[in-house]
Amino acid sequence: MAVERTLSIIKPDATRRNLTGKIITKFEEAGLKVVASRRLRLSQADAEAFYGVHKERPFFKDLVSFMISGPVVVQVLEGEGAIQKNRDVMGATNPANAAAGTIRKEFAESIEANSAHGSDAPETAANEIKFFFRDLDIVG
Ligand code: IDP
Ligand code: MG
Repeated sequence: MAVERTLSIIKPDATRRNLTGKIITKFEEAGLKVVASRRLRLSQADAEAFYGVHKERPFFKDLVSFMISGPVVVQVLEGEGAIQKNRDVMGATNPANAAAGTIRKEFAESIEANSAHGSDAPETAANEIKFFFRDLDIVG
């Protein structure tokens, strides 16, 4: 399994409840390393662009409103099979279906306010990392 990089976002429901450290600990305990990190507030245009793939979905407007409702922490995670590993640590989109011990099972408030985002494939990971970070900002 190759060393990969993936994009993680700690979402506004989690920053609001001061859960940043607890979520990062889950990544680190799974062997993922934080190689870039920034706390920021997304603009509406940023959130619409980032989630552009979902623009036809019924939940798109609410999702954008939620994602701009407070600060987020965007991070690049690095490790063996990091893309799938991050998805495994996050758990299913709907916390009701998420496995025990996952971020979404332990922390998510709802299917929308589900505490974390993770890239879903190598191409999206590369594009999502570029959306937030320059190469110089990433130190492995
Ligand atoms: P993922 O984050 O697990 O990859 P996606 O299907 O890519 O899930 O959806 C992106 C985000 O949109 C989810 O993390 C969640 O915040 C929100 N979302 C997905 N499905 C629903 C829904 O049915 N209702 C409300 N929000 C949703
Ligand atoms: Mg997704």
